[in-house]
Amino acid sequence: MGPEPGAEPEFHPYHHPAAGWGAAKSVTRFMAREGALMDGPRAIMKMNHENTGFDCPGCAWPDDTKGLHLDICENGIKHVTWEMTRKRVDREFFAAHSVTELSGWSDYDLENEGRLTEPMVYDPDTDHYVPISWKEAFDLVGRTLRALDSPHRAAYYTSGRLGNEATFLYQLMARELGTNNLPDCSNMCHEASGRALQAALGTGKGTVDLKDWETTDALFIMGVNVASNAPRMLTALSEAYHRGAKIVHINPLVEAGATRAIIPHDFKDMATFHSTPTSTLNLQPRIGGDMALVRGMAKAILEQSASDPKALDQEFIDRHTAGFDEYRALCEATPWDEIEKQSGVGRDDILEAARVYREADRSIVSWCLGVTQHEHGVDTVREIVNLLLLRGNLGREGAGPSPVRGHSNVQGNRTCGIDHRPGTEFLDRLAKVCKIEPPREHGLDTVRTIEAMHRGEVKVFVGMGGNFALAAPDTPHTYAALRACELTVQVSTKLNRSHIVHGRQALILPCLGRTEKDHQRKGVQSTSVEDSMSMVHLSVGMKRPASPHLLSEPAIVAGMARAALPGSETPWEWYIEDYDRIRDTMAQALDGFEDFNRRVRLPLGFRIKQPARELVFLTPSGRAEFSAAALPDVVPAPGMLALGTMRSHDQWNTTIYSDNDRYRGIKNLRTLVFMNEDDMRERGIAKLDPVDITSTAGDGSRRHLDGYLAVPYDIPRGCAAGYMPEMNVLCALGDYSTQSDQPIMKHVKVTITPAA
Ligand SMILES: Nc1nc2c(c(=O)[nH]1)N[C@H]1C(S)=C(S)[C@@H](COP(=O)(O)OP(=O)(O)OC[C@H]3O[C@@H](n4cnc5c(=O)[nH]c(N)nc54)[C@H](O)[C@@H]3O)O[C@H]1N2
Ligand SMILES: Nc1nc2c(c(=O)[nH]1)N[C@H]1C(S)=C(S)[C@@H](COP(=O)(O)OP(=O)(O)OC[C@H]3O[C@@H](n4cnc5c(=O)[nH]c(N)nc54)[C@H](O)[C@@H]3O)O[C@H]1N2
Ligand SMILES: [Mo]
Repeated sequence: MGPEPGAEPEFHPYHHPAAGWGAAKSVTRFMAREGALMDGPRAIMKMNHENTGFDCPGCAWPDDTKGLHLDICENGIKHVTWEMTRKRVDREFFAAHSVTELSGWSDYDLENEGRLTEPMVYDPDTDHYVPISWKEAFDLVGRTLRALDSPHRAAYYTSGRLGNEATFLYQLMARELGTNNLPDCSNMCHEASGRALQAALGTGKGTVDLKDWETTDALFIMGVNVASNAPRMLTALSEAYHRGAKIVHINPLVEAGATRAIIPHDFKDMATFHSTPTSTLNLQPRIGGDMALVRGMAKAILEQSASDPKALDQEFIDRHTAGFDEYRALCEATPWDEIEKQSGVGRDDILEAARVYREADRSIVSWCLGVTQHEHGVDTVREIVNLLLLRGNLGREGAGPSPVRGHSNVQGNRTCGIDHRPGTEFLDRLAKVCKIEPPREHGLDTVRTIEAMHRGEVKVFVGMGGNFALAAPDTPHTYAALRACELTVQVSTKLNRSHIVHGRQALILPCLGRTEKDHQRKGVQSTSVEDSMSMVHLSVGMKRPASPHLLSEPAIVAGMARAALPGSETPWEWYIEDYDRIRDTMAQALDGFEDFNRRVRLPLGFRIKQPARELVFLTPSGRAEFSAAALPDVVPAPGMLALGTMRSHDQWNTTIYSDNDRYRGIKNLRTLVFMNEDDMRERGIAKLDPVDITSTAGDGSRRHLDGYLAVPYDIPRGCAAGYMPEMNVLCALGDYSTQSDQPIMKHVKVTITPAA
């Protein structure tokens, strides 16, 4: 495992089912490499168990409610193993390698050195990171923050791994200091979903839970690579298939999870190599074509309602929604040829999807980044809601919108206050409970933070997890922004690019991982997380920490807060002695967290109330709102292609496990671009030929990646795809959605030519 230097790139189309023995083999090799063959299996048996184990630090798919005892997946196992590696990055390592030297290392090699072991500070005289005590590190943070002429000169980034308790303290610190500058990975991920659902339904989250998945008649899965990025969804898909539910995948690529899967915990399946279909229909829209496709389905349903009144749930529409007439008129006014052109899908196929939708009593639409990371991501999610409303697919079992979140606690981060645009009610309550005066003006999101760092308006960057340097768009520009800072602070578990690309002063603060025991004054502590379906439950680490010098994330926040706010009346140290105390404050400050400490200890935790689920809509009209937005033009200009950046099977965002992408048939290669064969032929490009990729930004500026290898793939004409984070070089910072402020990462306008 791991990239093999000099190994020949290979591409052999893959035709095996997702998961199964290929996954098992890949896991075993990975554990062996990380030296975790002893601890790994024991730890995995503890993963995702009712409040007695730790929550998988991987994705945000909910835990099986029936206590399925091997509710795990290949990538979750790799993720845990990655954290439990025996390798260590200690002071000797930093003494041996200067930062300039490390900047020549690959991202894989940096993370592959293992876990960070003690706080380090950058020493500009020697260009090395050198040890620093926790106290001195916190003093440096506090001193620098206190010297700023405005609290808005600092930004506090969150990656979606952070537990709820640390999250709450972190936002409290930022707001007590006086800023809402709380950029987070959501700004690049599901911001569009949150904004669309908030506007349409008065809640920023999906309304369904796993039980709904178990009872629905039709599932529409849009823009998610299930087998790689939400593998536990495979179980739900195969169960749905066995039950006779219809499953429609909508994705420019027919991904592995959109055909068949061997379900890893099904021992019979594993033993007999039996695989279950996970799809009944696949539609391949062009990149960005989803809104037109959904509009087409809605148009078909409305047309049908002339002769088949039951095609619509008119009673639901009359009682619970607003704006229907306008939406109906818009659908009627959108011609079929426009729908076909913009979606890239023929009318017959759209009618087929509409038929599935019409025949199902209950439908769920689920989506991920293929829908959100677009200029018109908000409009598309609203169009999805429009479609659901037409047949009353909301507020009842087996029906509703179901965004698939990314990081394991990204949804909890928002719930607990990581929001650069906090609502008045939230701030009022926080002010009252925590006795602070939170700032009222909006703060900076990810894109605006980078811009502000460039202008010298943000001088201190704190990264609570994540790998900002690589995750953010416009890589060289983001590097320059970080380098312009007076101080960068990265709270991390492993060495990554964001430590190497740093401010004038820089700190690496190593923290406990989720698998590790968190000892505080009052005993071993647990933290809570919220999954994609609003279930909040406890996660308890049980491994010995990777080093005795690590601190927990709540303790690191408290240490920074105390140093930056010496006169603060917030009992930072007291909170850290016992996280129940943090939870008691959260119970008062956060909507839906009443009786938090008791309810979070229930066997499966508790579900945060979803008003929209009860057909209570906290919207201006008090009803679910139809939207009526024009279809965007997503067809590439002549000679151009729309490029989507995405993950391979063997990576976790910026963490690369190997250069393979098994389900797409790729070995030993990441610098590739998937293309339609006709588009290749037209350009005189053959299989695995080197090509140059040039993106053109909205402002006309160009960015390049040269020498990538072209891979012929089943992808619609005019579309291309390749891997993040490398392709962030092509994404201009200025190209963010005017609807969600999300960087446009799935519809980059490029030309591809044979390598010069
Ligand atoms: N193993 C693993 N699991 C992960 C992650 C990981 O890196 N590794 N990352 C986590 C995170 S933070 C997130 S947000 C999720 C991401 O999960 P995904 O959303 O699956 O992430 P991507 O790899 O970006 O894949 C996007 C999918 O959308 C498709 N797509 C691209 N453009 C379009 C389009 O215009 N329309 C439609 N319908 N589809 C399109 C692509 O073909 C691809 O299948 O996964 C989470 N889980
Ligand atoms: N072009 C392009 N860019 C993208 C995307 C895309 O699809 N295309 N996707 C975007 C999306 S959806 C997301 S969510 C972002 C992800 O952006 P981030 O969340 O910033 O990035 P990650 O790669 O998930 O972060 C990995 C790092 O987190 C640290 N880490 C791991 N575990 C822990 C822990 O328990 N505690 C702490 N403190 N640190 C830990 C490790 O040091 C590791 O190196 O990237 C975005 N960037
Ligand atoms: Mo994400």
